[in-house]
Amino acid sequence: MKKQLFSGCAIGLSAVLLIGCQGTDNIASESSIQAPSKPKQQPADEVAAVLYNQIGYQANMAKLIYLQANNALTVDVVDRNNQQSVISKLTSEAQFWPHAGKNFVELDLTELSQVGEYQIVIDGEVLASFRVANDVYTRATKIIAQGFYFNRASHEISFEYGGKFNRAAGHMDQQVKIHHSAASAHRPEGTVVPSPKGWYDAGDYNKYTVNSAISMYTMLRAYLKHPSFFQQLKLNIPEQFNSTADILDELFWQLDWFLTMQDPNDGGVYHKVTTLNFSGKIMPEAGLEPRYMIAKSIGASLDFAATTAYFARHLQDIDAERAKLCAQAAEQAYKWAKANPDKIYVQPDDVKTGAYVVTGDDYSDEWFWAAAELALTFDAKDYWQDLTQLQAIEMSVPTWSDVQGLGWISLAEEANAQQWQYKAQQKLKALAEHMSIMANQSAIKVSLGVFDDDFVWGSNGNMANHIMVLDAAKAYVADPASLNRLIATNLDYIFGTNPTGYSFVSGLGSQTPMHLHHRVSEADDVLDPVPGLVAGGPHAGQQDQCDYPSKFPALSYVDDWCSYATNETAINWNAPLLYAVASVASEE
Ligand SMILES: [Ca+2]
Ligand SMILES: [Ca+2]
Repeated sequence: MKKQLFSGCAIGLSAVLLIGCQGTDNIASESSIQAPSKPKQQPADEVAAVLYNQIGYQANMAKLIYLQANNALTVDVVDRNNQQSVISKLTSEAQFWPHAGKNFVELDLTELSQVGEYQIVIDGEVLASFRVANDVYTRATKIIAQGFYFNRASHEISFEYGGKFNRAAGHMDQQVKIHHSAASAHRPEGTVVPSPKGWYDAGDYNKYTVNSAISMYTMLRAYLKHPSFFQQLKLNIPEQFNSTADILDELFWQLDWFLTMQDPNDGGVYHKVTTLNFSGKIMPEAGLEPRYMIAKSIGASLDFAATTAYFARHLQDIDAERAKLCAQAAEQAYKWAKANPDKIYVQPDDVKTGAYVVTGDDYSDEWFWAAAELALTFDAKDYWQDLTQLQAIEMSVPTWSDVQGLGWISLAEEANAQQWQYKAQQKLKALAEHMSIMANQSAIKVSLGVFDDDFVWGSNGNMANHIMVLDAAKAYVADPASLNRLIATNLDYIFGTNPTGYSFVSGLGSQTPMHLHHRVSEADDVLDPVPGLVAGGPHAGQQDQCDYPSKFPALSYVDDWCSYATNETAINWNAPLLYAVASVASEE
């Protein structure tokens, strides 16, 4: 199937529509096609691909469609029901997008605000169908939020809540052993501690503190930005009838586990709960290998301190008991970090699961984020002083290993100390305006690719974090409409307006990942993957040495279990995506 998908593509319309044909890459010849000729009517087979949002365009948002073509084209937009032409217009001139090595022309259909189904027609041939609707992102938010439920550890998913994705519980984690790397006087090697609940981190069945921290911050932040939207968003989970918003119930499943990662004897936080090796392609209940608490670390402790401080501050009126636990946890973890600044995580020889450590990281960003959240929560002089020492740190788009942006966002929105608030807002504004200017100059008007490290492992997560930054910056820029427009085109990219032909979220789109590197999806007997999970996304790393269709970063993606580098799922990519779709859905 994979071979058919990417080789021997006829550049004909049926091929484009059915399999999203990209043709073959020839870097030398294609990169030289940069100067489009003057506009003239072209036959439809000049179009190698149509890039459009496969889940639909929100009626009140920008609607950009791109055709992979070397010349401007006249396109008819036809109402699918009555076959009447509603718009006929000339596309832009072709522009080269270096990340895919292709030329694209732009069709701006923002004026099309009537809800309906439409066809893109050139010379009487239908190239693609798309819809305009009023509930595009509400539906997407629901499915993506439900994706977290499907990743619950220690939980049976019954037919009532999972439908065909029902499965037995696995990884109860009531008897996790202290690994030799985590041994202490109070908890010597082999001590048994409980660490139940939480979500599986990614395609594997393990639970990692560092990656959970940013994911949990992002999800709580999504709720706090749009509480009434989320209070009305019903998920199909067992807690749907209690008085708590379902997204918070889901988040508390993770929080309750997260708090078990702290050693109550000294406040230090374990890096992860994992088996020694990754399991095979098995269902959760078949994962019976022993699980271990692995080494306390500075990265885990600081990220834990930041996250629990953030939760302590914001759960006070939602769940006072959990807020109190978080407050104690945050200060203890930070205290441990101050006493153990050199405890950088070192992967023990007998442990092969994810390391979540960057060689050479000085942890200044983790220190900054933790100090910021603790200062905002406790307003104590020591925390503000620690923060002041790190004030030269720049704003950047957050990732699990680069978290200072989370601190700056919190400061921008919540700092009582006015100089911090103003400084943070200016940094956010500058970053977002830069992204907007650069995106406007790109051939498909997206901000992914603006920064050098955008097309890396988890590029779709980066795109979702771009959207979170843009959304956070809207309050501080002169032209928020321009950021809204970029948020729309960035979302379009994830849901299909990209040159791979895929909408990258399982169950959301007409061509979506079917072979995610996700153990449940691979091991169950269900043809479809678990819905609501975003694939890591394209980048040229190809670390898994799978069979990729291209070396261009934006085309280097393959929907195959083999491709853990581009087709795995992870909570730190789904969380900002949840934030991104909710930010738009709350306006629907
Ligand atoms: Ca509920
Ligand atoms: Ca870092």
